[in-house]
Amino acid sequence: EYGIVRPKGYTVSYHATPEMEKHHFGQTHPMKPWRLTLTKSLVTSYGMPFAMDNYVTREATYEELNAFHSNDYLDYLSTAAPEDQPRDIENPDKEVKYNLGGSDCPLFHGLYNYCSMSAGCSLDAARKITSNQSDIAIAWGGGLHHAKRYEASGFCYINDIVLAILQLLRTHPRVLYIDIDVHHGDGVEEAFFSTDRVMTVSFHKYHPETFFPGTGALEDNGPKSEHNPGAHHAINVPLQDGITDEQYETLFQSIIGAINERYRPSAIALQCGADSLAGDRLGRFNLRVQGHGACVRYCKSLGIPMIVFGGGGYTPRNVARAWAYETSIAIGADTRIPEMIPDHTPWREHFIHDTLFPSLEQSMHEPRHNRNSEKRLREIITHVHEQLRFVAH
Ligand code: V1S
Ligand code: CA
Ligand code: ZN
Repeated sequence: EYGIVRPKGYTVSYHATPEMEKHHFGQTHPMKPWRLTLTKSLVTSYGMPFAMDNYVTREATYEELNAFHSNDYLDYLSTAAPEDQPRDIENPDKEVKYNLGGSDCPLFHGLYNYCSMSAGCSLDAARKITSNQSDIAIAWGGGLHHAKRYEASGFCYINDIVLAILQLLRTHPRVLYIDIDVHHGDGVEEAFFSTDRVMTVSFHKYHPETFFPGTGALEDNGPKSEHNPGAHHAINVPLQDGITDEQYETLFQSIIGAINERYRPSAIALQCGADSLAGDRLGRFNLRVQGHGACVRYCKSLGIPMIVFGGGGYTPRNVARAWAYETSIAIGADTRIPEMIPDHTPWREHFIHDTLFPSLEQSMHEPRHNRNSEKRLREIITHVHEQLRFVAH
C-alpha cells in the first residue's frame, strides 16, 4: 500500500494493545483512551504496519512499577474501587495523600490494568532499545509525565516514562528526555532532578496562576547547589498562547541541537503530547501536524536510538493525525503517504476534514492570537545556551 516498505537496515517497533483503549475516565473527562484506536486505524489504513515490528504489549508487573513508585501508593492504586471516590468525608486523608479520586485523576473501572498496560507499553519499547533490536520504538499508550513516586497528578497515575528511562540507564550512560506536550513535564523532571545521567527538556505553556501544573519557569534548571550533579540538567522552555510552527521549529532545533552537541546523549526519550496542536480542547498553541512532526523528524535526524511516547491530546481526530504522521516519519515514509485520509479508514467519519494536515482555520474557528514575541524567544535561547556552558562535555 502506498509504496510503504520496510526501511533498510533500520528497525522501528510499534507497541500497543487494544485492551488499553477500552477504558473510560468518565463522560466529561477530556482524556479519551479511544484516541489510541483512532491512531492505530490511520496507521493501518496507510499500510504502515508492513514497515515495522508490531508488538502487543503486556501489563507491567507490580515489581516493575515498584522501580519508581512506592509500595503504599501501588497497594492503594491496585485495590481502590471506583466507589472509593472523594466524597468520603470520613476519610479525607486518602484522597489528599495520593491525589486519587478527584476530577483530574478519577478512580474508574479497570484503572490498575490501564496503568500497567501503559507502563508495559513503554517498558517493552525501552527494552527494544536497550537490546539494540529497534532504532525507534513507538509507545503512543505511554507519555504520562505528571505522575509522582507516591501521587497521581493531571490524568497520570503511573509514570511510564520514568520507568522506561530507568531501563535505558542500564545500558546508556546519558539519556536526553524531550517533552513537547503543552504541559510541563514535572514528574519526569523531578524524578531525575539530582542526576546528570538524564537531561530533561520541556516545552510548555507557562502561566503559573492559570495553567496546569504551574511549574517549569525558564530559570528552573535543577538543584541550585553546584555540588549536586543534577544542577543545570533541567531545561525549561516556557511559552505563551498561539506559538506557530515556524517559531516552534526554530526554538526546538536551536535548543535540541545545542544540547545534543554539548551533552552527547546516547539515547533519546521523546514525549509527543498532541495537546500542543492547534484546536486542542485543553491546549493553547497554533501548531499544525507538520510543525509537531518536525520535532520527531529533527530528533530522528540526530541518529540516536529513540523511544517516542504519546501523552496529552484532547481532540482525538488531531491526536490520531499527528501520531500517524509521526509514525510515518519514524519509518521514513512521510514523503510517500498521501495527504488525503484513505476512504477505507475505520471511523473515517470522525476526520471531519479529509486531509492529514488541516489548516489552522480547519482546526479552529478563530486562530489564537500569538503572544510569543521574537525578543522573548531569543532570550529563551540565550538562557539555555548559557546553562549549557555549565554542563560537562
Ligand atoms: N486544563 C485543564 C484541565 N481540565 C481538567 C478536567 C476537565 C474536565 C474533567 F471532567 C476533568 C478534568 N483538568 C485539567 C487540569 C489537568 C490537565 C492535565 C494534563 C495532562 C497531560 O496532558 O499533560 C498529560 C496526559 N487540571 C487543573 O487545571 C486543576 C484543577 C486545577 C482545575 C480543573 N479541575 C477539574 C481540577 C482542579
Ligand atoms: Ca512539555
Ligand atoms: Zn498535556
